[in-house]
Amino acid sequence: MTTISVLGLGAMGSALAGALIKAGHTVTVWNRTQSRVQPLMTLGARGAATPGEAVAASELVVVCLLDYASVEAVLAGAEKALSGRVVANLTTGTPKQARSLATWVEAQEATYVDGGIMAVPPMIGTPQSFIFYSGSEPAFERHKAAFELFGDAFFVGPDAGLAPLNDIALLGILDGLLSGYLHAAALIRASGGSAEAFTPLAVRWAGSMASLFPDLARQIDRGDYRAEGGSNLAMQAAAMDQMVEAARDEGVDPIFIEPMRTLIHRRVTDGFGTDDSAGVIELLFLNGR
Ligand code: FVH
Repeated sequence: MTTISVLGLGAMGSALAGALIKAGHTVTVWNRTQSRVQPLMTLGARGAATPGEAVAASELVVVCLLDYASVEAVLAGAEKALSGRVVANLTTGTPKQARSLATWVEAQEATYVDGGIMAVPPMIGTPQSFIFYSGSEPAFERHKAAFELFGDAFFVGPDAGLAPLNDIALLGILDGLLSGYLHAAALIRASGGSAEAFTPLAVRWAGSMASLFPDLARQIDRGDYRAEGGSNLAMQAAAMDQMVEAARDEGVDPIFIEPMRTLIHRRVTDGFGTDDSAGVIELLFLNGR
């Protein structure tokens, strides 16, 4: 068991610290608002009065704060203690922010690991939780056993920006699922139906559509979208027109599905009507693929 420090005891930081304590680690915690420290001390953590004191206490320093601005401010206050430490920053941010913070941390003679948490606090330490890591692979490997206490640990590369990149990529799927589900439920409710009664088949449908991802991935990596599955874009353009019209007829704003309709029509106009839907991705690359 190693000693580990945790900076930030919000909902997520408290869950991370709790998992480390439960596994028997000696854990030092710091939080800006003191009232959040006491529950962790009751579980067995040591409280630090300042971020510097917490950083000085352990080689591995897990940081989970609101955003990168708060991380930068807190670490700047602990600057003198950082040399020789491994900073594992599990705060949500952008790839650019992670790369910039990694450069600053390394300038303090410390090592940087970034993490993108794919779980909500009650899931930490359960089989539902997984976390992307990037940055220093030797530091990740050295502390992997501790990271695995939070959930499955996936190292995605030495570029510190890769963990947040994978994180926001998966969050995009969440947004797509949520907007699709809300559109569907609005249609059902607007015509007097029950969202609860409809939802079991919505779950089944989402699962069967997700099972198509590997086929889409193969076409995307090859850049070859010639029709394989019988759902060409010209057919889908006509279907999307009907979906938008039907939503309006039923008193539902088609705002969630209109962007997809626009993209599919653009792709058909560009001459790719016989292709599969994955080809729409070509319209998303702002700087070429
Ligand atoms: N909770 C979740 O579902 C998600 C799941 C995926 C990952 N996120 C990210 O985790 C980061 C922390 O989220 P959280 O849920 O712990 O958030 P809060 O409960 O709101 O706690 C925020 C902590 O940040 C501290 N803090 C905020 N601003 C500052 C600052 N300027 N200086 C120092 N500390 C600051 C705050 O301290 P206090 O308000 O208690 O004093 C909390 O410790 C986040 O990136 C999520 O996106 C969670």
